[in-house]
Amino acid sequence: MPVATRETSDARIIAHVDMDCFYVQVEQRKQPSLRGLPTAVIQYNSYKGGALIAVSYEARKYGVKRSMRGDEAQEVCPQIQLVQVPVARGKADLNTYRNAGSEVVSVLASKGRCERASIDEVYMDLTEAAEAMLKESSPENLDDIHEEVLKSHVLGLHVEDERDAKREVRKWLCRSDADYHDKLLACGAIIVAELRMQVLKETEFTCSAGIAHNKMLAKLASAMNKPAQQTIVPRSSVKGLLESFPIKKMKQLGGKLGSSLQSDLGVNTVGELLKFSEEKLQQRYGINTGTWLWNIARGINGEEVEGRLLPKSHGSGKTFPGPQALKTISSVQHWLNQLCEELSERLQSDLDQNKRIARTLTLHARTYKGDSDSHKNFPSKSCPLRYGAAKIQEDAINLFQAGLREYIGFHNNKSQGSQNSSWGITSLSVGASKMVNIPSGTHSIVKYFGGQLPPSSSLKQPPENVIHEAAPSSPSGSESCSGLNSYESQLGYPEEDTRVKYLKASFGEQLQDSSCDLSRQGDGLTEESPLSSSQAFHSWNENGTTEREAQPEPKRIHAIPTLKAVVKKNTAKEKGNCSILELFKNYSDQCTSSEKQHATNAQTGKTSSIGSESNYNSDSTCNQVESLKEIYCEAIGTNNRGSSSTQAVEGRPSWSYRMEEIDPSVVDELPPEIQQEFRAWLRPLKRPNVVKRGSIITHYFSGNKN
Ligand code: DCP
Repeated sequence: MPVATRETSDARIIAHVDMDCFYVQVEQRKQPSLRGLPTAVIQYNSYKGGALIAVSYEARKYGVKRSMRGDEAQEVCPQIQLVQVPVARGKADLNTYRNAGSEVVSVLASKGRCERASIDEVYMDLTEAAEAMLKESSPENLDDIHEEVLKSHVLGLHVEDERDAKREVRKWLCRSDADYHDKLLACGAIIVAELRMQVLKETEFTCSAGIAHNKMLAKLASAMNKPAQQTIVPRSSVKGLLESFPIKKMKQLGGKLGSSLQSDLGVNTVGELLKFSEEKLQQRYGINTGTWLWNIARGINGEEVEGRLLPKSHGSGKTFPGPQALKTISSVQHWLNQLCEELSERLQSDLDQNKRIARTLTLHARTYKGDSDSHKNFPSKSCPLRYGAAKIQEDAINLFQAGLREYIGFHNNKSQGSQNSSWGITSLSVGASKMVNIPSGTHSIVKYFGGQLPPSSSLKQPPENVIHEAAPSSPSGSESCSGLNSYESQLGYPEEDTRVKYLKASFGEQLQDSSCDLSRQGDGLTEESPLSSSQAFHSWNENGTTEREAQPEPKRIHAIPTLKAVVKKNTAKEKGNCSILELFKNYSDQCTSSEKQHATNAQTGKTSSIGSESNYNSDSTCNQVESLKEIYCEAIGTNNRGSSSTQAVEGRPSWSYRMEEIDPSVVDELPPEIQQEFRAWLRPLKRPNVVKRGSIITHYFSGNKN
């Protein structure tokens, strides 16, 4: 549901920049011979010539529309050039378009705070830039105003003869009696026109823009004059703009809420909402939504430009229309594997480039409506996200199975793998959301392992908060299924205090599982209503693929590198240069060397194959963390890894590690109280024989409270 945000009384200058027929422009840049020709980009499947997803303005003149298929477009415009979207893994590969969008954003970001709202849309807060311009030189004093600015459309500006339009716009921009809001808008228009020209110069793409005092109005305006034009919304023209604006075309009113306004209140335009008091709207739609509706009727919208150049989530999906509907688990598994591989690559790429991790995996599916299930939607399902393609694939199929059980009922699901007539999947998608930054400074190690944030002080927080933070937000429909058990049941320490559980889950337990299960906190499965799940991916959910090679699948075995080998390697290559980010990045892929191999090495008295580039790269900080754990295990005289690793630990030659050989940043990133104890342990050749009872580290790794 929309949430009302109060607008400040200060004038803001917000622009919404929207690329023109974006995919077509990207294809035309690739093939310049297509420029100026009626062109459309079509989906990869060949059914009736493929679905059109982007149509050039030249083709639109012939009546070609996005709702058409290629065959139909050719009927109305025989000379149309149809370009197929790139394909990878049997589905559209949007990477080129995504990268092209990023090029545009990096040009725009030079002038003000940008929020990337979709693959080809950006909001900008230009208030500061406009204020600075106004301070320096008011538009009325400008002698030279670029043609591009003069081509602006000013809503409410009456132009009798189109030939006079530029002159009228100049007059409007340069009015000495304009109020402060309009003067700022004029400055905003000049800045946006400059930016659009710069985008064209640097990327060869044209775009359109709306310039207004808030996001809602800027967005409405950007679509009003396309392509390659800009529209200004002075405050005085807001009422006129909204009066006749169709209610269903407003952002967030295209669905049920908009339909309810039409059918229940008889409201078809935004202006018609003005008839209703705020109380009345609140009674009907709740306090927040009621106020939001009351506000939008008046063009009030205090929503901030978020300052986000990156997507809030990643998604990968595919549709299976009509006869292509998937009717067996194995076919679903096949496609989920493709989608998850793509998702995994993009998550890895995001991690590499932006130092972010996603915390929630969600599966959405749509089914064709059979007779018996016509009232039912396939329930979307979420669980904590584990890195590595294999884990994402495993979790996604489990989510699917859980959704399917619910969708058709458990008994009907017994015929798994065989052809069935009771369900058919017409669309599948996996999404990764709840992106969090991994700070390169302190306190990231716990985050690294648990995706949660405990700076040292937060270890003293009420632990429930921390644990629940990791849980998927929807409280409903929690369900366990294989591999997706709840946090509590997985830890299996019913008597322990929650803080210890948290620490174990965040760090100790994770260390024991070198398959790097980063996500088994929080509820295992969470049901999401289709509405909330789609909202979760609402804000620029990147769909598509990257060009990166798939990461090698992590093996499900424990890596137990010897510290000696690790420090040797790291002091040679990485000393003083490791980060928890790198640690995280490599953990799931690299803390996976063969336990068998390790055991063999241990038995033969060799150090492990840690030095082998095939298993570890130079970023072996994960091994250092592993080593810290080992030091601890040794010190307390226990093998904390589980029986399968015992042999390796026992067979390891004794170590003579020195503090200076350990990359300090690994220790530095532990909470301070833990660091202190580790440092004591790591003193050259002076490790304590016995762990002090009640030691914090004991709690930290083992949960032993005695
Ligand atoms: N797109 C898509 N499938 C859709 C809608 C859009 O794949 N159903 C892709 C192709 C578009 C791009 O997203 O080029 C941006 O979508 P827009 O709605 O902004 O449309 P265009 O940029 O193509 O045209 P316009 O100039 O009208 O904004």
